[in-house]
Amino acid sequence: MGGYAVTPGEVGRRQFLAVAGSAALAAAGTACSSPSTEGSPRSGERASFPDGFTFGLATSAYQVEGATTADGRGRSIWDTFATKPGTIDDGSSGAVACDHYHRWEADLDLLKGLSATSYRFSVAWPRVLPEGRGQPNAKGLDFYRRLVGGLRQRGIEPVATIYHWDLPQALQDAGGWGVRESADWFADYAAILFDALPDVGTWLTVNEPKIIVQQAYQLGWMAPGLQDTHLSGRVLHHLHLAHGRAVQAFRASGNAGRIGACPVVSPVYPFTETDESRAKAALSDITENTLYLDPILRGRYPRLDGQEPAMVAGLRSAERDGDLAVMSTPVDLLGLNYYSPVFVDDFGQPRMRYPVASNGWQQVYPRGLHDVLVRLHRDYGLPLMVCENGIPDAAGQSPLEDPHRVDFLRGHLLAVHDAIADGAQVLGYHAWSLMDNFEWARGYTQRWGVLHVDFETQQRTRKKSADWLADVMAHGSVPRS
Ligand code: GCO
Repeated sequence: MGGYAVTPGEVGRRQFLAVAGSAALAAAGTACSSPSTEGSPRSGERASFPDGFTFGLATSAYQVEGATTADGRGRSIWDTFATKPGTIDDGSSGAVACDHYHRWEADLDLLKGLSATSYRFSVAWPRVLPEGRGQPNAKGLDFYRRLVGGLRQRGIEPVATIYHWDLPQALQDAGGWGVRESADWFADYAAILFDALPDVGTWLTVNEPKIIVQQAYQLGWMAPGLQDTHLSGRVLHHLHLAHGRAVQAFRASGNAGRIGACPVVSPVYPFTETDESRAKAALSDITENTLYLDPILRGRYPRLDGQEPAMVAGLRSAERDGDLAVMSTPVDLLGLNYYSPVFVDDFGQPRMRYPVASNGWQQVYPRGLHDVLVRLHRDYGLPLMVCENGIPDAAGQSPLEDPHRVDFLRGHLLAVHDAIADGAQVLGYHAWSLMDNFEWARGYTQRWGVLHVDFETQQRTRKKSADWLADVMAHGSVPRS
């Protein structure tokens, strides 16, 4: 069994394990295949999804919109971060990205052409509130009104993320997520969206708080690029509080529709069948998952001994009586992003057991998605929605030929199918991503789309995986082979 240990403490900090990528690929040579595709299905056999299950694709504002100075948009922390030398692999930014701000109609036509029934996008806070608070920018709101209307016209369900990492710089200057007021700012911003966009059927509050805490505030790899573990604990607490306050604002708005959180989940398994490995996996499960689930869904923090002491001290310094009740205001669903499992050895070190994607951090293990859906259903009893799941282009592939992505999507969709058969209520599935885009600190060096984007011409072209997914979405069923 190939194994590969990364630096202590880096488990789950997936974006930046890329440096270790080639070694990981070499080490993963003996990887096992997906349990979901085991056996020999008869050719032509398909797995059908329940009526009402939605299939779609996901993007986020800063990664696709571009037009960062158009129509009064304010500056975000990513605009600032990307100008700092050495932060983005190719020295790029989201200033143009896919120019989706201007090309959204054609993009929605492409989405419709793929037979998607759902689209997950995010709203850029600095487009709506250039200074983060105060008077909304009508032109910014209009963009999202047109987008939501355009989706509805095409029979596609809008799934809107309120915050996908692009905090207005003015709010960062006022302390960002490190100060308690951030929860008020967020709730006020969310209330503006609930009022302006009543046709959004599903709202997601904060995308992947774990990545904000770990990569933006502990490791400094994401905007705002800080390395302050104590502060990261405060940020964690305030992000949960902001989530709860937004859910309250949603209820107060009287809007129809549903709202929930959107953590990235990583099922954690012992690497070996030893008591040590199991104990370390249980500890890592708190760092990876329950720290971001229990406060908002159970109204309590999990055991914090064994977590980073400075982070815990920061969290405790932010906590006030009554916060957990606000954080755990009941939601309607739980969104989740799934990319990779985590395997932990006797020493608490992350190990690679399954094939590793070209990004170097992602183990391809579809069964992990099944396991995490069944577990979330068991532990929290909420309807679930897969909001992101995908893989970057393979190293050296020709631009439109991505059979590994077809295998990935098939394996994971079959895992969702199995989880539904095992009792999980899963409302829908979104592949990451509709199109190649600005992959944060990786810039444009990693392509995650089912649509290829030529960033010189902005031409979009279907990859093989887009054709495959279009067939799945048109039929509501997945070929088993
Ligand atoms: C995330 C973000 C996406 C990424 C995607 C690929 O999960 O990090 O939600 O914006 O682009 O996951 O890394």
